[in-house]
Amino acid sequence: MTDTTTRLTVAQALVRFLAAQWTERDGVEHRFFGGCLGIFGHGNVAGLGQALATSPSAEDLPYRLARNEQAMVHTAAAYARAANRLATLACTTSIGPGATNMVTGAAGATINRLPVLLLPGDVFSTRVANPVLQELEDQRSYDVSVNDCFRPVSRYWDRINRPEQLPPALLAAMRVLTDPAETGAVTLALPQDVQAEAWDWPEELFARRVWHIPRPRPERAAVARAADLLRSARRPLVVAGGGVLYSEATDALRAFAETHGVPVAETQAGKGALPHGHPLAVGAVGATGTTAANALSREADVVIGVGTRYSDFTTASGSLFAADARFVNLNVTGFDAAKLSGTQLVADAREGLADLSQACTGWAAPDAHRARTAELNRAWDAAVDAAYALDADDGAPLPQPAVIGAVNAAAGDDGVVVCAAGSMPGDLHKLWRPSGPGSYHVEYGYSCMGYEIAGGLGVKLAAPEREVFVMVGDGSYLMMAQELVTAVAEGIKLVVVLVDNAGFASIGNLSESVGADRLGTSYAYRGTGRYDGGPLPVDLAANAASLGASVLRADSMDGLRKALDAARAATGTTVIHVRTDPAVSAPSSQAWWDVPVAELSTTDAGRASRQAYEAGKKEQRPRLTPPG
Ligand SMILES: Cc1ncc(C[n+]2csc(CCOP(=O)(O)OP(=O)(O)O)c2C)c(N)n1
Ligand SMILES: [Mg+2]
Repeated sequence: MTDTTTRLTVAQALVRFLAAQWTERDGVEHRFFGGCLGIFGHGNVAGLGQALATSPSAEDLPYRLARNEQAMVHTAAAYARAANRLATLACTTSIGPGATNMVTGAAGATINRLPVLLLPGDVFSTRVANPVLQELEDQRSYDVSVNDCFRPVSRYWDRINRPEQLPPALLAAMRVLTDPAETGAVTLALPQDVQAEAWDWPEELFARRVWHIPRPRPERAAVARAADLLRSARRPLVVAGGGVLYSEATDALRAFAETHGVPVAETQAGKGALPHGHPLAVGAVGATGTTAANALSREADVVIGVGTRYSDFTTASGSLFAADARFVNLNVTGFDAAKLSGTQLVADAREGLADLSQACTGWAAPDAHRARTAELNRAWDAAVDAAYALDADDGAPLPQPAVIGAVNAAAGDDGVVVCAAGSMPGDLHKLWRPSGPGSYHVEYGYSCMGYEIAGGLGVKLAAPEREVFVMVGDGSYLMMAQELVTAVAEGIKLVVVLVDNAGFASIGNLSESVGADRLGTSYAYRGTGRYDGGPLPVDLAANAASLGASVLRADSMDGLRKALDAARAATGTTVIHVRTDPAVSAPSSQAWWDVPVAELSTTDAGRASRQAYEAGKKEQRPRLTPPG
């Protein structure tokens, strides 16, 4: 301890602190903040703007100008995911709309358990100039600002009303960001006057600080309970979630699977945990799963969930696993481990798998289980081969499964596919053959339209050695294409495959299945009010070109393959525009998803949908049997 102090503004101190934060896991250190994304306005330009422009520490915190605040949070979350949560980006905004634009991104990061640091500007702490431009003015309290919207979507939230409040808030923020059990969005709201205020800071605040990312081991008694259950299992199945990848537990998972003969199914976030082609890899599970993983799920007597939060897509809305199936849940957070009345192993995935394997020494599932797995895999592989081989007549829109197949081939071993919303996440989950960890990046916790291009930027920033293939639907593209400009300006190379089917294939099909007549799910002239007035004169390829990207139009499968080769070889960002036929879908998962159908309908089709829905509801299980 010294009593040396340094006089800096709050914003300058913040920048200096952020540049000095590191994480360490398995003996390797990582700079925690790979940079700061931002958009300046009067709420941050004089504070953080001045600090980022003039602080010597800012060299270690490169500033990047985004085009939309929501997008920059997606970029930061994608960066964190690609870095296995060992690093992230900070995001600075002005007050008011610039700040609240980040709320959607914050929810996405928190839902996906990804660390992002959000630094929205806030209204004057002194209040002397109230109300300032963009101030909410809550008539019940001057203590409320729009930044209070961040409270429910943040894992730590604070407002820095005085300089002295900054150091404890920064330490709390870092603790949450680097704690695998707690991590998510962290918001430090920064009143614009406080940002510019000077203070004498203890020099220790700026010392290089290394945050050790824990690998907690499970309680011994819990391992014994889980092992007892496993030893009785004849048809076990692992459900691998994102936690496997974040923990870098893929070798431990493979060892566990091989030693005990347990097939591995993957959630959206866990896809790539065991590469396609491994005899025990059965691919996607759940509502968008493979028929192999879903058959094994229905037959499973013990399900070992590793690093999964068991979303409705994973469990087919609670209908997938047998009524008497038992669960062992290995998760770094008790909140997820406790789900489905499972036997809880609260631990790091890698450590937990090793301990569980050790406790199960000598136990393996019967050979018949491997044989069944192989047989189911063969059938699904043939279905994917057929889907990837689909083609279209000359000039006709292409089949989306074949487009995915072409991108899968172009991605090779070093590529990573990025997607988030629409019909593609489901098709990708089913069909995509991942080359290994990090090769598959589909944001399906929040499934936020607009994540795709912004997320691709984050992946490329975190993993510049990889070729990043962004697959984006026309709906998502129209919501958030503007980060193409950021990619061009920053020289960040993306290959963007813009899949144009003139509307919402996903929600269109869903609409039809729930008796909503596809209302408002295609892009066309209004016509009678049902958007039946014919195609719009919209040219999204020209739009992409206008944003500075190189653009290739692919109107055949062969043309697409050539365009992908050219985009791979290019040094800058390329957008490949391809028209697809929304009527061609991927092979069925043979699994259900709970979307309530109207109890009252005037049409036969509507009544039939409701009947099918009620039949589905009967398969939902409450899972209240106590564990053990
Ligand atoms: C921000 C946001 N708004 C709405 C939705 C609901 N939604 C899910 S998919 C979808 C349509 C996506 O259209 P497009 O990107 O063209 O993909 P397609 O379904 O055609 O494959 C909508 C509106 C969402 N996921 N995210
Ligand atoms: Mg579409």
